[in-house]
Amino acid sequence: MPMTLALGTSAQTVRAAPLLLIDLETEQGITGRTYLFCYMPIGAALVARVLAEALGAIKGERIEPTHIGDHIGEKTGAKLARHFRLIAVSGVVGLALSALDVACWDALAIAAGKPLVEFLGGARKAIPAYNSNGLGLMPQEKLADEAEKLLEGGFRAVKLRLGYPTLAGDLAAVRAVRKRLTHDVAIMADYNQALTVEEALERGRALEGEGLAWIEEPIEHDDYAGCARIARELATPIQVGENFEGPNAMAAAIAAQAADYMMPDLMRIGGVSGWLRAASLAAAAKIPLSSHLLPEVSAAVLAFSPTAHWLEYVDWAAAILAEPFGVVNGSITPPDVPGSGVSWNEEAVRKYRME
Ligand code: SMN
Ligand code: MG
Repeated sequence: MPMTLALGTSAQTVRAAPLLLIDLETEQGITGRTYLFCYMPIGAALVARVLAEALGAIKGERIEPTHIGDHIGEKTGAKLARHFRLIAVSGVVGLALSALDVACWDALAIAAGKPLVEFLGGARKAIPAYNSNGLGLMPQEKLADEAEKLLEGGFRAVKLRLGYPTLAGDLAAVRAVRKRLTHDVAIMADYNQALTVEEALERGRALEGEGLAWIEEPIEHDDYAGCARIARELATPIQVGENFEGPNAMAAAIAAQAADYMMPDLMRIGGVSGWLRAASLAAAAKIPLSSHLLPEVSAAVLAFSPTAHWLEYVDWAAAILAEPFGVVNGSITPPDVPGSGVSWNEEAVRKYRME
């Protein structure tokens, strides 16, 4: 999908979103669906290859929720985790199995005739969303214009990418956006792991007075000790989590007190099954829980999560959904339809298809 606004992170600029669409067809006639953002085109090809292997391993199996220790998982997922254990359930394999898990839960909820959040035992409710489209690294004049545009549709929060070559560049970007927006608009800032611990402390201190809602991934995502030092020394909340590969990574981050806020990605945390574990970890540690990408399904799992915080909204899939998810007063409510509510506008899918 072409992105309306490019995502210029400190690591790379992304202009198109390679989405892999999954239809999990069952013999009962129910189809579980999701899509997966694959980061780069080769990611889509690799995940598709893993899914073909996975399908061979589970064809004919019943899809059903099951208990894994204290947690609810999905039985097919447990079998697949075993199948891929030796190559490791992370990276591309982790993305593929997470996506399959989401499709399984969608099928289960559709079979039960309930919205996904209600099938999980929660209730449909509005989740505050920030507009995470755009606001990449770019010349300051453009930033403020783009920030203002992002509030169309009722958003009251936006996310700014940071990691300019200098501290002065970061500060100027934040101030340019803040100056244009009223003070009740929340501004999140994402470094995409650009800094060293020392740089993060220096830049974080300089940004302390700017009223940022959080500073996201200032350093390498898996340096939990470094993250913990930054979280301890800065008053601005530190946010991490989009790179947690499975709930155990999140448990380790919590044990290290790596961040004030956490934001797992459904497609790295292990799908809905992984998210359910993450939600109980966050609840036990009293950590506000936000989502990363996939706003459509994230709305359902956040509505179920006791410490639900912010939903990250990106519009990448909007044009190929049969029923685009409405953003009302800056919030998204899981739709009142069976499953997650993800289904395709087939004509649009044909139009954007990569071959
Ligand atoms: C992000 C980076 C790369 C792809 C998608 C999203 C970013 C975010 O870290 O949190 O939105
Ligand atoms: Mg991020």
